[in-house]
Amino acid sequence: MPPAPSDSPPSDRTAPALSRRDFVRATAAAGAAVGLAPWVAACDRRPRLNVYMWSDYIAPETVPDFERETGIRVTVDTYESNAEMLAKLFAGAQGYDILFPTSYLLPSLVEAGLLLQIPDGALANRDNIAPMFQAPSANPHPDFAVPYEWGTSGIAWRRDKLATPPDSWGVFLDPAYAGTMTMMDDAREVLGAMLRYRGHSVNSTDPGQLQQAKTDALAARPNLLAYISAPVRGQIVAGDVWVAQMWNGDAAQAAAESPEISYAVPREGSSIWMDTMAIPSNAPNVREALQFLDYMLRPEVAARNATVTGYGTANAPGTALLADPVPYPTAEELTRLEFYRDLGEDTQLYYQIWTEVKAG
Ligand code: N2P
Repeated sequence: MPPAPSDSPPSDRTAPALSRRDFVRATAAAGAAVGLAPWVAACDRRPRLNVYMWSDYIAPETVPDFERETGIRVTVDTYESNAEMLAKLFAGAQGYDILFPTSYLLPSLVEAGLLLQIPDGALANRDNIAPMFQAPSANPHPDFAVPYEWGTSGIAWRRDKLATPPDSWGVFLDPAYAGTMTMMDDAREVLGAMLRYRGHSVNSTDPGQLQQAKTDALAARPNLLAYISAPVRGQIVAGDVWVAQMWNGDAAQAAAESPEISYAVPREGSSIWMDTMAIPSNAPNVREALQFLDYMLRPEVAARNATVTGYGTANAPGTALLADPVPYPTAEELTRLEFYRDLGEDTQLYYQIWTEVKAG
């Protein structure tokens, strides 16, 4: 049999002559197709759901329990930052049924037509969301997204390595800890921390303030081992990292593995954020997506997820089920914690500065 031309794939159908081995292979394939077709089709007819979410952000039993109860086959892909998720989405990713965007992204996503409006009355458990997480500052688009978990961005550190607790974002500019510190791989988080350090808002769009944040971030850069978000957990547990900018839940997960780890919001204040569950407008399995959202809104499911992730749940009856819930922020704490806001066109400014900071 002559070799197939290099620009066309080898194919038994176009081969001028079949060797015995080719014949056997072709027959076996045809037989398999005939024999297996009903099974394959049945398998394809099983309802599916494709979830794209943050890593380590759900209890291990939640998805298998949902699959058992509904017969839906769930695939979960994970990401480490909003930017990673957005890059995939804007590159035209297809096939996802559920995303977990942080709420400040909702205005841009909705404006770009990337999310599906959740039909009125589609979610029986929707009222389980505590009112403070349905306020516009927390959830600017309740019609497009269901609150999931919320948290703060702060500093985790090893008490066995640091004599005094680092209570200021300035610790990242302190060469005393050079080579043992990390900040998140996230433009809004790193520049937001530097903005708060100088007494400004994490939502500042003032060019002078952002310029200062860039100068400070560049000054911190040589002290850092890496820009890394939640996956720093293993490194702080191992003791390779002593001070890390972290989200509270991932810090709590680290502290559960190594009791020497503490977490606090620095005295200059920080961000509070809430992640949501939303359905992309091109989702192939909308009915299953709605089923999943309603399942996630059950108090006992929300409580179990929060127990494992270490974050606060936006689910009020779910919070009541927890022995040791992350308490909702008090009015006093909210004077030092700001929800990130969508900054529209000005977001570009952050990304531009961030690119320059990472390049060094
Ligand atoms: C990742 C959880 C991160 C939530 N483990 C950040 N919005």
